[in-house]
Order: sequence, then C-alpha cells, then structure tokens
Amino acid sequence: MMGGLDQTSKLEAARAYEARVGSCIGGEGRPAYHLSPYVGWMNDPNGFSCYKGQYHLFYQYHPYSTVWGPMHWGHAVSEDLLHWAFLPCALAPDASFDEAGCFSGSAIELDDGRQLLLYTGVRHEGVTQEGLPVSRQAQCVAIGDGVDYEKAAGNPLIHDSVLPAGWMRQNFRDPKIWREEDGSYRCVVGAAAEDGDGCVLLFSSEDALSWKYVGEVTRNGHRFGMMWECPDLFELDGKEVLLVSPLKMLTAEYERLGGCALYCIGTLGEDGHTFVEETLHAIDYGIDFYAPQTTLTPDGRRVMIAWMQNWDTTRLLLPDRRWFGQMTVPRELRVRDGRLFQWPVREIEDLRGTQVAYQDVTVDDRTELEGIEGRCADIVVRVRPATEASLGSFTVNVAEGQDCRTTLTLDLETGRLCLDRRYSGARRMVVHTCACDVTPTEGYFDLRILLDRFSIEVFAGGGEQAMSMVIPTELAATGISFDAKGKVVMDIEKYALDTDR
Ligand code: DQQ
Repeated sequence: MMGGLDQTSKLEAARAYEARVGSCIGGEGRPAYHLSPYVGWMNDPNGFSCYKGQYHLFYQYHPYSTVWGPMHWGHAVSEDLLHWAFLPCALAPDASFDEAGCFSGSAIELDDGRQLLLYTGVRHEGVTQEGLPVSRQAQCVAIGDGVDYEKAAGNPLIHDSVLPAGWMRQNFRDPKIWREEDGSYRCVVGAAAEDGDGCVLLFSSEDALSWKYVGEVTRNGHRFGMMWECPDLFELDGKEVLLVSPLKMLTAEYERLGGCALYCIGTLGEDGHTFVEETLHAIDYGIDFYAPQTTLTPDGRRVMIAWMQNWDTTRLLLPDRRWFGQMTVPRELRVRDGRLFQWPVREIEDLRGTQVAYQDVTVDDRTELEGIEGRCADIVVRVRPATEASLGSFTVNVAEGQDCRTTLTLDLETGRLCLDRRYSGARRMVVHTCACDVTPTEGYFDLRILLDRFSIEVFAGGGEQAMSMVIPTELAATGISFDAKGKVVMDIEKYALDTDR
C-alpha cells in the first residue's frame, strides 16, 4: 500500500477543514432529506453501495469552495437512504497517479470484509502547445474499512495503455464495479475514440486488483453528444439496462435538454458483453439530473441516485452558502414495456408526518385547500376532467409566495406535463422550463411531487416519467394552490416530510 507524507497531509487537511467549517453549517440551511456536501462543492454520486449494514454514498467533492476544484471523495452513511451522517473525507488527490483529481467511481465489499473503491485517477503529463496541462485518466483502487482507505501500490490498476490505439487518454473514466455470480468482478468505464465518439468499455478481474480488457459494450456512434460519462450497467426485470451521461448533447425536443442522462434498455449479445439496444430515453425530463449511479439493496431493489444539478447553471441559481450541490431522492427502478420506471424509495413513507387529504375536489379556478401548504412535503394528486367536454389544463403551484411560484401544468388533452421555475425567485436568464408526455390510467393522471427546501421532483405515470429541478425560492414561500382551465376533479393527499422521524 502507498503511504507518504503528502497522502496523509492532504487528506488530513480536508478532514480538519470539514470538522472546523462543515460542522458549523446548520441543518436549516441545507436540504432536509436530500444529501448535500459536508462543506463546499459536491457533484456526482460515487461508491453507492451497502457495506456492513449501512448504505455508503461517496461524492465528487471540493471541500474548500463552492465551485468545482481538485476532486476529493466526500463520504456519508445512512440506514434508510434519507437520513445521512457525514464521515470524514475518504480520498484526496495526493498521489502521483491522481494528483489532478480523484474522479468518479464505485465501491464493493471484498471477501475479506474490506471495502474497495475503484475510481479514476487524473494526472498531468506535460503541457499542450497552448500551455494547458495534458491530462491522463486511469482507474485506481483504494481499500479500507468503511472510513479510512489506502491507495493500492500498483495504481493505476487499469492503465490507459490498455486503450485501443487512437483513443483519448484524457477521456477514460468513471468505473462502475459489480460482482458476477461466480465471484469474479466486472466494471464498465466511459471512454472516447479519437474523434470524441463516446463508448462504454468492459473489464474483468478475479480479485478486483488485476484487470483484463474484455471489449466494447456499446458505442454512441455520434448520436447523443460526445463522451458518455458515468456508465452503469445492470440486469433488471429480465433486461439489461445501461445508464449514461453524455457530454455536449444536442438539445432535441423535450427528450434532451443539452445536458441530461439517458437510459438504454436491451440485451447482451452472444459474446456476453455487447449491448443490443432496444430503446433509449431521457432518464429524467427535468433540468437538474446528471451522473446517476445505482446499487442493489440487501432486499434486492435496484436503487438509483443522481446529482440534482446541471453543469450549466452551477453558479447561477442558488444563493451562495458554505455548501453547493445536492443529490436526488434515491429511486427504486423497474423495467416495464421497454421503459424505465422510477419511484422514491419506500423508506420515505416513514418520514411522512401529518396527512391532509381531500377527495373529488372540483377545480375550475384558483383553489387553495386548508392544510395543503409547506416546503418539505410528499404530495400525491390524481386528476381527471370533470366531463368529457371539459378537457383543458390543470396547474399545481408550489413554493408560492407574494412574487414567486413554481408551476406544474398538465394539458389534459395532450398529456403534456410542464414544469416551470420562471417565477421561482430566479434572477437569471437560463432554461427554466421542461416538459414530458404522460398518459392517463383508467381516465386519471397521477402525479407525485416531492418538495424539499431547494428542489422539486415530480413522478408521473406511476414513475414512467420523472422531472427534477432545483429552485432558489425563499423558504418563507410555502404556499400550494391549484388552478384549471376547464373543469377538473382532483383527489389529493399531502404529507409533511419530517426528518426528525
Ligand atoms: N464528473 C467527474 C468525472 C465525470 C464527471 C469529475 C461527470 O469523473 O466524468 O468531477 O459529471
């Protein structure tokens, strides 16, 4: 194992900074049940796994400022995926093979009970003609006890020299590890050919230390952006599912808003690793969703979590605090009829406090209902047109105050569902609206809305569509109201979400 003064000092500095500055950030100033960083900046979820009876979630982390910087791994643990406790910073960019950053990766438990982190080490090798550092990416291992990790002596253990000739050494990252039934290990890694075309590569290993290149899982073929970041590949409901986060994707209707993540559903070819794609869609139709990663829970659920943010508005919306970045709510995944369904983990029902419910409420004008308000809430709405002739639209306003609101509008005729934060208190000219199409079941449209202090997540069509969005609205704006063009009938249940439970 690798030691040395620098390794100790950079990690210790980060840990000391967390204890000194992070511990001063009060709970009230953070999301209530979405994970935010101990202190400073957070991006991708990493190492999402269950280890010794607790969920571990690491994250891309720059403790010293609220902007992206040399990447560390932050670390938190939870019993229920919703109450998180911070552990000290797990990795710092302190070795020759990761001096420019410990980029995204994953975690797994070894047979001897230790926890292995597989991550991308970034190093610099000379400068370009323009004087910019040339970066090299390769996959590294650190092994530990769930709190302290030592980087493996032979790092990087998946060297960039394994890449076929012509491939970009600076775009080879984000290993996702899993174990096969025979006990051997596999990982998928994102890569890019010389012309920037994204690709997902597969590696195998008997001990998670010595890795062999197996082959290409799939290629983007220049269809969706360039490099495909943060791949995740798993079997679910008899299908293979591949999640990817393409860089620089062209916006196309509401399926793709520039930067979002995609899922592909398919099968594996006869060679056991070539992905045969059947369908491909946006994972989340909101504005803030990137770099999702999944884990299998001990009771067999495939659960996904993502960075609830997009790269293009990182400095623009939320007020500057001692932290930046948050995760989505963890979501249970299922595959049905060629679509990926997602639903907030069932553990969230244990946070449900006071229930306020109404049935058969006719909405044909602005409507407020006693007890339906709040900023940390789980809201379940079922809505249908009052008569066949009254097809119009239905709107839910949340985080509503004197001058602000975020609106969710459903066109009952077309099924188009639109989420709009234009008036959420935002003072920037950035994308504020997103949309998707939903279909009614037995005449009803169902919507589930999760509100937290700085976000809204919407699940429609039983989870066939999800929309995640950060909102900068002042916390005093707790109003919720309804409106309709035409006449609709609504059933609603609203639960306060209480993290003290
Ligand atoms: N973020 C990491 C990379 C990854 C990117 C760096 C995706 O490993 O490709 O912070 O957001």
